[in-house]
Amino acid sequence: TLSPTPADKFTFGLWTVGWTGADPFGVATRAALDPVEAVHKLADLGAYGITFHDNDLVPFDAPASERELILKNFRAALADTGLNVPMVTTNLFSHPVFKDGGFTSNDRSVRRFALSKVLRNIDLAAELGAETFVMWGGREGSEYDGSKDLAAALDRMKEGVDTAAGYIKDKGYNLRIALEPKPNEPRGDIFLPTVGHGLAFIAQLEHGDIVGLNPETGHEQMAGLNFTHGIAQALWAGKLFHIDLNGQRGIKYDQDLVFGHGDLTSAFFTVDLLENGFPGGGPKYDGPRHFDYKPSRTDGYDGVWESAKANMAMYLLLKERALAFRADPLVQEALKASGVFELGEPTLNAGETTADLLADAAAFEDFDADKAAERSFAFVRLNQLAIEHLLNAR
Ligand code: 3MF
Ligand code: MG
Ligand code: MG
Ligand code: MG
Repeated sequence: TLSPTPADKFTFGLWTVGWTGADPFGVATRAALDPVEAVHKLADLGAYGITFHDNDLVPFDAPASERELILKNFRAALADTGLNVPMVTTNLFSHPVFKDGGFTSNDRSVRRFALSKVLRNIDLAAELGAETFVMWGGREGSEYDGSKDLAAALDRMKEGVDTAAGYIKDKGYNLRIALEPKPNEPRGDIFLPTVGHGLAFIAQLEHGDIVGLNPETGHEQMAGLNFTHGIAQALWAGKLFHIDLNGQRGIKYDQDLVFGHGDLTSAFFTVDLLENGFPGGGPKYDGPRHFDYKPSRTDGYDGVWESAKANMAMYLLLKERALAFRADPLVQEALKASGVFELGEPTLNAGETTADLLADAAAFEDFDADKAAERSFAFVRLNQLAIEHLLNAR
């Protein structure tokens, strides 16, 4: 069960295995990777799909003839291997023109260029059969609060996303947009920094019905937030359209470690939620398990492919452990003792009004708060069972 197959729906960004190791302090430590080779390698390893930014595949200033040749070779590799392209995204961050953002640059001509670049990339995404169009606004933000009209920036972000969503609808494409929150890096502060900000923003959109989220493990953890709670709220809101899995160790720069190589306990509960769902049922995620990580720059191409395998192995190991956790009768008993299933019961009786509640002496006048306070929720025992399952010690 630890050998990945396409049925596991594992996908990788071309920019992940293709990362050459250039960082703010040093140049590349690996040679560039041919996208065609990436397709073949990932298919050999059992992946389901590959994703990319427009410029991961086609250089920013490639003439039309070069673009056509690159796309032809890429399509041929996909056809040879059966690898899918479930998600496409746009690079609005590398070229210096985007140094103050794409959709929210203070320069209107840059905003028009960015929006046109996105619409053209939506056409490519639809043509390749992608179902999700991710928007990560890494340069949408600021270092200095006085440098932006923050309300106007949100207006322009809304204009950009709604225009792209409206275009998708007009064209009849089977695509949905997924916004990817990140608190900072490369900008000092990025707009829509967390899952919560993203959900609130979507509620303000005209075409919010086809706009959801692509939360990334490390991005929430960079803000000290709980990733599993974040994706849970996105699921609950019907907005978990896609996911970026990776590893992060606490509040620091974006590490993009292999999934599970950061906060392992958190990764266990992430997989538990993705595979087992909420204890009382509720919405489940069935999209790709997408890895957005960086093979460490200390490693050669041996390490690139080892780390690609490691992401999938970590997920499958955690899946095995999470399934065993839920199937253990002791765990089911512990969940019950901890009141986990009780939380699924509505607080009011069916049809009960606020007047009925206020008139219910058992709920208030006769309620023995001191007695109720004596209840032990036994959460530590439940968590110890989880950790023992995670360690395969049960
Ligand atoms: C940056 C990211 C991005 C996004 C990508 C959209 C370069 O921290 O996570 O990767 O994931 O732009 O999918
Ligand atoms: Mg990231
Ligand atoms: Mg990251
Ligand atoms: Mg990401």
